[in-house]
Amino acid sequence: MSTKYGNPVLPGFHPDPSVCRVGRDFYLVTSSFEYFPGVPIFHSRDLVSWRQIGHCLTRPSQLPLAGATASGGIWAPTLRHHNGLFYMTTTNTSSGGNFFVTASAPEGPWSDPIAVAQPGIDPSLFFDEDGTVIYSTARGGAFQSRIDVASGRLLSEPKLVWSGTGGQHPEGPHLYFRDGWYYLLLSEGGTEYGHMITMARAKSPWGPFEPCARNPLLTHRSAWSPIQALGHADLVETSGGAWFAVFLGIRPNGYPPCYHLGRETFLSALTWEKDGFPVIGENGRVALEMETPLELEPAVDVPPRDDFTSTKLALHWNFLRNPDPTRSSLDERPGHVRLRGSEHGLDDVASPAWVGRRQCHFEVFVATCLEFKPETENEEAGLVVRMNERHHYEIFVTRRAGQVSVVLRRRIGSLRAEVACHTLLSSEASRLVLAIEADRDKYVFSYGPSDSELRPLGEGETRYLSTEVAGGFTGVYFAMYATGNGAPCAQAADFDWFEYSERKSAAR
Ligand code: 6LW
Repeated sequence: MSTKYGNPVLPGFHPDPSVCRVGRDFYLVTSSFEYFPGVPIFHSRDLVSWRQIGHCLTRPSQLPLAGATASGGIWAPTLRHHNGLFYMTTTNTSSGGNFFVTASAPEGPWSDPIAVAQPGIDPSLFFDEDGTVIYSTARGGAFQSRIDVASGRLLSEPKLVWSGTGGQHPEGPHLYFRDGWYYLLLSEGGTEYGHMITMARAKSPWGPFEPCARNPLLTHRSAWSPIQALGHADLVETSGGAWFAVFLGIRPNGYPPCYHLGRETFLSALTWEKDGFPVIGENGRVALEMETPLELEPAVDVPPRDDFTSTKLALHWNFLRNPDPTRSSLDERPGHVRLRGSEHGLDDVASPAWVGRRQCHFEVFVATCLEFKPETENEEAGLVVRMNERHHYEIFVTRRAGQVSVVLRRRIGSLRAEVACHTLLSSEASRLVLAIEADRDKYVFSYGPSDSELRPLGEGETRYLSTEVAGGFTGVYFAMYATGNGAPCAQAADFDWFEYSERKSAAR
């Protein structure tokens, strides 16, 4: 008996997924780049509905991000469980390179980093039956060494064991053991429209590896599909012996196609064939609607409105790089996110007073209620939709011509322009709702005394915040922010609530 489910299973910016199983529970992590906390971890019972349960990297000692450029920081992670311990290994491309952390519970706390002096990216761990622990990284192919997992010390010289089938950027190596064979999975083609998954196997983890004659096992290159750029996969076997793959993909829009939600996490069942290798999806193709043999166990939905009544931010909120703890508070004014704008602004490779969440749906309504008294023209607080420091649109409260005003600004590369400015009525000047209505093609910005009395201020195209325009490996965030643009703000900015409501529409 099989059940239909929708892809992506983790929409929005959730790239380079890695999955493991403990009993009937599945856990999954994704890369997080310049965002803090880092490496979000999710739980599921059916591989379809995922609930975030924490982050693996929650302390600056685990995740130094000062000076990390956009799409720097944390790249692809791997999650494994062995002898009662969870292991998460990843690369901090801005500081320190490869390392792993451990935890007895997936929610954490996770240990301080244990460095592994092996070059390359996309580290992975394999625990062999004889107690050997193999550490893989990508460096022109799959590099492997034996490590002492207590200290991270290399016990053998890293060795290139397979360089793939000739595609560019062979990366994302993972090793598995099944029916007497060691299977090595790779991504090739680069994380764009030529992305693909390939596999080889050997009787020893050190090779020689024989590639599958049917490679690539998964790709949508030149396929007529709303899903593109499939790659960077990880495999998992259920307690019932069924196998699945999680992998990244994109849902581009328009022509020439472009995507702004980032690389998302997709799921497909796989079956093992007589040739000893798997078939992923429908003969290496996947769809927005697929079938699973597992019984679905839906997760509880996150309520659309966050009133910040807790002393902790919900897990889907992130900061940019390592936040200055004096610049944001949930208890200075209970029921509000209080941001104290610093000299750091939206264009700076720094950590401004900024709290954001991923855009996970094309059609969505986002709004927040702000109380802020700007004293100078430099001081501003508001709502931003951000891809990186050079690609963002913001609606904010500030002073213009000495008047408290609401402004819409667009930054697209070297173009930076305030495209609308309305002086606020005194009744609105101290408490204002700022809103963004998003669809596949544009963001409409509006403001008003309440979320039912909104006046439009202007628009911005999603295309100019897309990866094809802005570059990088991430996806769009909606965020509350405050800045003095060169000097600290005199007054704090208080955000009373934040709403994120998906607008249900036919097209996924
Ligand atoms: C990741 C690499 C990749 O480390 O992009 O898509 C890098 N593949 O495997 C950043 O996501």
